[in-house]
Amino acid sequence: MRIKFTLCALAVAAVASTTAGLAQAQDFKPRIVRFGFGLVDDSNQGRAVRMFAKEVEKATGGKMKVRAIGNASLGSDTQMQQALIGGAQEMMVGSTATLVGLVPEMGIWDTPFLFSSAKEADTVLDGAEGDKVKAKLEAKGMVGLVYWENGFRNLTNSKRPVTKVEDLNDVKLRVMQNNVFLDSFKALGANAVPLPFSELFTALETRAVDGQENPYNTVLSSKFYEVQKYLTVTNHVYSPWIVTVSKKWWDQLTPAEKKVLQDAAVKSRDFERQDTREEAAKALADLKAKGMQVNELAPAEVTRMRDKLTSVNANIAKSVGQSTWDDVNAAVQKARAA
Ligand code: TK8
Repeated sequence: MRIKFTLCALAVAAVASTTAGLAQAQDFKPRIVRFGFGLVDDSNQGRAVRMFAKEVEKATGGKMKVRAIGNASLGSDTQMQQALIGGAQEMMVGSTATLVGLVPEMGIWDTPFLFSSAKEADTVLDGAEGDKVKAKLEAKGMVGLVYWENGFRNLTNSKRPVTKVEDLNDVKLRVMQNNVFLDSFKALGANAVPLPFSELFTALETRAVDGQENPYNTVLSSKFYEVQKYLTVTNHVYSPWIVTVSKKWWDQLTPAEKKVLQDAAVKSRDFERQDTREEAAKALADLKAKGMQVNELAPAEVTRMRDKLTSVNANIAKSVGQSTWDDVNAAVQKARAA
C-alpha cells in the first residue's frame, strides 16, 4: 500500500517536472542580451546588472544569456539609448536625466529637492506617477522596466570648499545633459557645462571642468576622489536610474520571456536599492579616508540655496507639463504625509 502510494507520488512528480521542462523549452529561445551601463564593473550599477543577469539565466534554464557590459564600453547613456531604439542593443541602465531629450516628462525627477527621503522616492517612482512617466518611453522605441536608485547628489570640486552659494561663481561645473540641470546650476551662479558621464573623469583630471555632482557611491566607484579635493554635502536632488529595453527587441519576445525580464528587473531593483543604501552609508567615511575634504552647509546657506533653486520650478513645470508637475508633487506630498 505504502509502496504503491510512493510510486504514484513519484510518477506524478515526474510528469509535473517534465511538463514544466517542456514549457520552458518552448517558451525560451536562445538569446543574447547586451546590457550596457556607464559606471565601472565594480559599482552598485555593475553589481545589480550582474544580479539581474543571474536571475534571468536561472529562470530560463540558461537559454537567455545577459552580458553585463559596463564602463560605457557600448557608449554614453544617450548613445546606448539610440542603440536600443534602433535595435542594435537590447538593454541598458542609465540616468533618467539623459532621457529628457526624448521624453520631456522625465525632467520632473530632476526637480531640486523633489524628494526628501529614499522612502518618498520609492513610493512615487514605483507608484502610478512613476509608471505614467516610464510608459512615455514606448512611443520613443524603449520599454522602461523599473527605476533603480542612483541617489542623492552631492557636489565635488577641485577649487575650494563650497560653504556658500557664492563660492560656485567661477566654478566650471559639469552637469548632466538637460535644461533642468543647466538651469539649476546657472541659478546657483556656477558655470554649468553639460557633458556625458563617460567623459567626466578625464574632464576633471585635465581640469577642463572644476567640479561635478553625483551620489557618494559614484564619487567612490569612479575614483573621482583622485581628482577632486572638496566635497560639499548638498543632497540637492535625488537621481533615479531607469532600466530600459529596446522596444524592437521586446516586441519579438514571448509573454513568458517578457515576464522573466520583468520579474528579474523587480528583484534587481530591490537588491540594487539596498546595496546602494548600504554603500552610501559608509561611502562618506571612505571618501574622507581617501583624502577628500568634506563640509556641510550651514542651515542658513541651505535655505539660500533652496530659494535660488526654486526659481527653476516654473520652467520645469512648463517643460514637463502642468499636469505632470501637479500630479507628481501631489504624490510626493502624500508619500511625505504617510
Ligand atoms: C552613468 C550616469 C551617471 C549619472 C551622471 O552612466 O551622468 O552623472 O549620475 O550615473 O547615468
